Amino acid sequence: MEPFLYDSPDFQKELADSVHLAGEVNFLTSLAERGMRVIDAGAHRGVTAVALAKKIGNAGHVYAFEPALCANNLETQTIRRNNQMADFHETQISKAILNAYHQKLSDRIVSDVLIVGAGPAGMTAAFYLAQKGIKVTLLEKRLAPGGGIWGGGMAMNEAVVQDDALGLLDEIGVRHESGDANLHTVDAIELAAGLALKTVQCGAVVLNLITVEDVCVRKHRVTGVAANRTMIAEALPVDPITFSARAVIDATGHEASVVESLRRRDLLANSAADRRLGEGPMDALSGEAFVVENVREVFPGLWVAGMSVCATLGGPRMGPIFGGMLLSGKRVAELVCSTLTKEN
Ligand code: 48F
Repeated sequence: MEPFLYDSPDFQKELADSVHLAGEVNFLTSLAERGMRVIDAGAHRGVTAVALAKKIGNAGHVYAFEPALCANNLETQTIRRNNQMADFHETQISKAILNAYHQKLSDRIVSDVLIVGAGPAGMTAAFYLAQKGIKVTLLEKRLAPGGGIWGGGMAMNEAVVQDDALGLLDEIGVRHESGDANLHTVDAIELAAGLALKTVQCGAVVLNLITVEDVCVRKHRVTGVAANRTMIAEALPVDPITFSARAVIDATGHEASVVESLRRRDLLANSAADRRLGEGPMDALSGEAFVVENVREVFPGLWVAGMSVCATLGGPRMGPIFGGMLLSGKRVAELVCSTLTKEN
């Protein structure tokens, strides 16, 4: 005897062909009602147990007993197969989301590293930090992680990377095509989606639709951020909640919004970041070098990576070339990791 799938055409034919079995099922299911408790003593292959379970639904129970255990645990296999088809209530979907999200959010109120912005720099940093077993959480204000990757250049969804970043693409399993002058093209969708997938699979958690509104500072050190639902931030008089970490990375791109919340309060006075926010004019070659070489801790506990390096320190903009963003994310991960290790 084989386990069966009750709703499959094969089993329904078998049922229709057996006058005795079909009659038994029809009779018993005509007595059953949603939410009932039923004992099936002598369940055999489990046909009546499954038929009754379908009628009764998740609100009830069928207790099926079969003393003659078949060699390959037939009843268990049958019930498992048919459970995949079991019905469910809408409220169970809601509860599943609430419970899983509550657990995820609650676990991420305190992290080792908080990354603000899930663009190419932020996600690459998260990928390398998470690989080292560091508890890293990304807060992203938009629906989808990926930042400026999706649109390539002028909404042509191809991204360009230079030789130096190919190893990194290979590590995350993103394909690339060789072009001229040591430049390579990458499908922007594959880059954004591939980076997001690897980042999450390595253990980093992305919380999307969360906008960082402010920074937490204690004893002249950044200790976390204040964040709100994007739909609420700056739209309604609702307070944010806080997330804390030993290191915060501003990977918010051109906005450098975490740095800005310190600068507008003059907390960056006398540092290299003590300047009006904004990058210089386009110079792709210099910009790509600047964004990697100038990754740094701009204030105790606060690091910059990606385009926010150029916006904070005045480096040139570079347009739709993404190698520097990825390498900048990798660099900040190395520096933050070595700082956290020293502090331990
Ligand atoms: O802008 P974005 O892609 O920054 P990046 O990683 O890469 C820059 C390139 O995309 C491109 C470029 C290439 O040469 O110049 O611009 O440095 O990703 C930044 C992410 O941060 C999010 C934003 O939605 C985006 O996904 N972000 C910005 N401000 C906040 C934020 C905030 N206050 N809270 C949460 N997320």
